[in-house]
Amino acid sequence: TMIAKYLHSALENHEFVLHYQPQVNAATGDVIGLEALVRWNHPEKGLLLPGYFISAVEEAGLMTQLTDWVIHEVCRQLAAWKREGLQILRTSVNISNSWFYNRNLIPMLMSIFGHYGLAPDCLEFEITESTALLEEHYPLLQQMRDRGIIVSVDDFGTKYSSLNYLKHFPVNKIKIDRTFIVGIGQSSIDETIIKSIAYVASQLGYHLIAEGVEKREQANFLLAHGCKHVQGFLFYRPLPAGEIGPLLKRLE
Ligand code: G
Ligand code: G
Ligand code: NA
Repeated sequence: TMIAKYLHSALENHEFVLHYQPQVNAATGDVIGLEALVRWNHPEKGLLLPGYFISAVEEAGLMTQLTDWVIHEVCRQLAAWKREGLQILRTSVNISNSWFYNRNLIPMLMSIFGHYGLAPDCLEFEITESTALLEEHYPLLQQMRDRGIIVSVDDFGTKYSSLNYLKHFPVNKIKIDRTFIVGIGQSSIDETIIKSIAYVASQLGYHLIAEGVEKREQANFLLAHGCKHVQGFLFYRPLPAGEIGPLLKRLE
């Protein structure tokens, strides 16, 4: 595609930037984590959202390179905040399928953490249910978990094999998809699905978060059913790194 042609140079010219969406405890409003979301700071078109370029990145075979960059950039940023004396928060990174293949990931990650002076549990990996992980990747996920890296299933409930996914992969966090959250107060099906997911998470001892929370009523429903961690426009939009520092300052 047209975009694909420019992606190589975008990576080389450092045109990608990360925004961070704060995750909050809906009961207290406290910020408890961040999700890193990539944007392309295009020299002519301005700031582009992933919907515009992510599939082209995949098609151009550059996803692994972009993901490596995101992980480095998150670690660099967390180390910078730490140096400023700020309390750093666990930050989640969206991981695509191809990132897992044919690589020595644990040593690579450990060397990145070592380089930036960070503990591995400062990162969380969000994988989507459509990620076709292979059996050979299970030990890898297990090793990440053993080191304190949270492995979460993004967009939970939107694919055909959600529960099966939990059964077969060593994940330990569920992110309830926003398509269910919009149904709160409107659809008893969505509400029942949310309650069921929350039950499964509590029984299996998983961390739980809901995304796409836009209304107080939705946050209240989630709180009432055992999901206190939320992410959504009701609290914060994804923000440039410069606007996150002051939020971290307030945590002290
Ligand atoms: O903010 P929003 O428009 O930023 O992001 C849209 C989607 O793009 C997200 O749901 C996420 O799946 C995807 N996305 C955002 N950042 C990344 C990234 O760093 N890597 C991957 N693989 N996907 C991302
Ligand atoms: O699925 P994932 O966690 O990667 O989703 C991140 C995407 O969701 C980003 O595009 C982000 O901008 C968007 N997003 C975050 N909060 C909300 C929200 O409250 N409402 C909507 N519609 N989108 C949101
Ligand atoms: Na995500």
